[in-house]
Amino acid sequence: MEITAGQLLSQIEYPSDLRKLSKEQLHQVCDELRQFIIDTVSVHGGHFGASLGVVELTVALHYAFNTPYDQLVWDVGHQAYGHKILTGRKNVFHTNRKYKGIAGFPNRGESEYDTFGVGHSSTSIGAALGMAIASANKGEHDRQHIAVIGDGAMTAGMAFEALNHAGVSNANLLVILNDNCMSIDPNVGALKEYLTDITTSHTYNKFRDDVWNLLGKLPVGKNSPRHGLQARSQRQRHGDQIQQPLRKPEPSLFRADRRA
Ligand SMILES: Cc1ncc(C[n+]2csc(CCOP(=O)(O)OP(=O)(O)O)c2C)c(N)n1
Repeated sequence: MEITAGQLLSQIEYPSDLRKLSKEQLHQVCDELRQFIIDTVSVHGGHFGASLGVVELTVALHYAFNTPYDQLVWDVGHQAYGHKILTGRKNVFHTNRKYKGIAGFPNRGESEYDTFGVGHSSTSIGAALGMAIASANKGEHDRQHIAVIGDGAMTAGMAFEALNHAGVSNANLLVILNDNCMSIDPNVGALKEYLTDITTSHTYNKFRDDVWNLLGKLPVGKNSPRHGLQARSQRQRHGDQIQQPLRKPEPSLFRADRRA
């Protein structure tokens, strides 16, 4: 069965093609990418949910960042199908996980867009941090380093070691937590409860919405507070170090008896 890409996706071989499109067209790219993954995996097999869950994130990252110069590290790597399709492997995607075909996980030998060979979980932050430190040593201060890690992988000690190190380093690192409340099975543990609390808490969400709405009402101008905040977020986007990868935890975060 021949699987064809949609109208926009068929024009994209590499992220440089994606970046030629307007932001408005990205919705259609996401729809077509999702459909292409579904069509291919339905016939040829492979992981399903994890890649479908990061279609928008994948498109956004390759659109916003200058990959492969900017280094993108996927944790575990089972969610990187969209990444593979947008980075030169659309036409061989049907060979995914087959003998002599492409790997089901990022693989450095396969593409310069695959920055780290993965399969084991919880390695992405440490790997991206190492890359960020190497870039800093080479004076490549404009280079971005992004780790995408799921809430399941985030529970491992290795991820926390890396965060602990990142928090005191000057390295330019962005950690994206893809919290979909799902690992291989639904997640368990105190961290999962904490993440659920802060994302479903009425107070937290109301506060966040209020701040967002307030910022939207502030005047736009060089000396306005809004300008300062925008400039700050812009600076972070363009390479200021992220000093505190994790918010200060509530004291009760690791209390076993904590219930929402
Ligand atoms: C060290 C290690 N232990 C277990 C696994 C098996 N494994 C593969 S995917 C996965 C769950 C990942 O869940 P999450 O980090 O939430 O990512 P999502 O699937 O939601 O993208 C696990 C435990 C693994 N790859 N590596």
